[in-house]
Amino acid sequence: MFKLYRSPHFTAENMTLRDVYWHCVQVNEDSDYCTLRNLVMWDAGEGPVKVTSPGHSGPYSDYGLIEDCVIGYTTQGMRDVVEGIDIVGSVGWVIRNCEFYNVTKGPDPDLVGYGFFAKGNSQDTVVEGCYFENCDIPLSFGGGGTAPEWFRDGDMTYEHRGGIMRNNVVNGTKDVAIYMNSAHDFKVYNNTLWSTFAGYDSSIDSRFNSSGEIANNICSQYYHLRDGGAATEHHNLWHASLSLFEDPGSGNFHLVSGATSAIDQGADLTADVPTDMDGQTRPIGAAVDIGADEYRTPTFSDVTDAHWAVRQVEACAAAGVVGGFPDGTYRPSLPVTRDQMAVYISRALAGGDEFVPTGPASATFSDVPTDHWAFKYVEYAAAQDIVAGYDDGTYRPTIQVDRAQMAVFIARAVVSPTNRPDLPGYSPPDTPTFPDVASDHWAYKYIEYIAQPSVAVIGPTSSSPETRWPSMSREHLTCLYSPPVGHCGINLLSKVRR
Ligand SMILES: [Ca+2]
Ligand SMILES: [Ca+2]
Repeated sequence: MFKLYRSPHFTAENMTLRDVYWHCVQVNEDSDYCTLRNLVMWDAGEGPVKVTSPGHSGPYSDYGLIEDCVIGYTTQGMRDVVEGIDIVGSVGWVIRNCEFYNVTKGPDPDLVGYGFFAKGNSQDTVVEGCYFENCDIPLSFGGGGTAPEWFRDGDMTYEHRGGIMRNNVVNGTKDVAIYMNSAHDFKVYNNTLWSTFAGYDSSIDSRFNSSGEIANNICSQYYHLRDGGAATEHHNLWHASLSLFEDPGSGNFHLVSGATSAIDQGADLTADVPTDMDGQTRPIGAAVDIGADEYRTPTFSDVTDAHWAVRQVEACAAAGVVGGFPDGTYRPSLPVTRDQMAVYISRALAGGDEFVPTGPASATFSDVPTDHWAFKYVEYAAAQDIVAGYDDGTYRPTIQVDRAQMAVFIARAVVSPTNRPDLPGYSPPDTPTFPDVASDHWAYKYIEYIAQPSVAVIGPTSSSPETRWPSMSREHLTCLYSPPVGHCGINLLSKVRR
């Protein structure tokens, strides 16, 4: 679908590329600094990403970056050559935070597909933070070997030199999880490898003239040095138990609090592995953990590192905008009501709960009297022109906030104080951004306002904010306040008036 030839600094992002005959992206000679970001690459005839150059002579395609991509097949690959990412004769590629599914040639044990490999005298490849589910051999330096004419600079001494695999999770295989084939000086650090091939008790193989270091990994099986392959190994958990993990059945290989054989038991490799698969700085606690996850005692017991909005919830909790319940939970899916919304808005606007004023002597709204638990917050939000009552003088504090109301609150909070509350000076576009928010929708102006790239990121523009989230819950709420993570979050914490 994209074929690069002498095209450095190419970037493709935010697309789905699928059902192509050969490759989704083919990076040919002299195309350095290719970036593939936030792509879905699905059911390609042969490997979704292929990086090759004209053999011995170059020029080569180096220093590429593939991150936040989803790569795989609905059931399995249908052609002879099945890979996820195939890199030949290239230097300095980084594969980061990608997910790989069903890169397999099916049940025949003699037919093997690779989730990722780099070979042909490739060098210094980094594979980190990736998740591999049901791939025959998920990770390899060296792959199945390279024909002589394709080795970089004609140097056939090694298939791969240097490089590191760190913080990756493997969930299901048809062979080993990591295969080193003529890979010189490799590092395999802090991976969680659930290899499941019953016929061979090995999560990691080092074969032929491979050499390197294997440390801080959690593995379901053992490792093997074959045909002269070498490695030093230390601080690994071999034949580990699934009870170490939160919910491995759904791919959640975060450590549980009782995983004492892994937590704080790793070697200090922070020079090479400064963070974990969540992006958290290592170590947390007394020492580095073994495996891809560094365990963190969650602020709220029901928002662990596996929760999709954990970073947003933590950011809001740290800023004093949200709090938990007395039992230590956050209850992320609980709907947000108008009184609660006033609390969050007021805390953010005032710069913390302690700066929200106590409110006027008499109540503005008949149903939020001075002794109402949210009185001072509702009054403050009303005084700031963020919230308004109904025509009958009520505030209706227990009504759930929907996304249209949310857009109004956010838009009023984001704009400069002199422009509130009706966004004077802002004209919404003639053509609606969202198919279910027509230009005569009562909140049209506000929803379009916060959908502007300069103001907010509220999800892919092809889908509607209201159909995606019909009502607000406490997890969605935090996304509006915290720095963007992927497509979620508008960083209201940085935009509100303090
Ligand atoms: Ca630790
Ligand atoms: Ca973690």
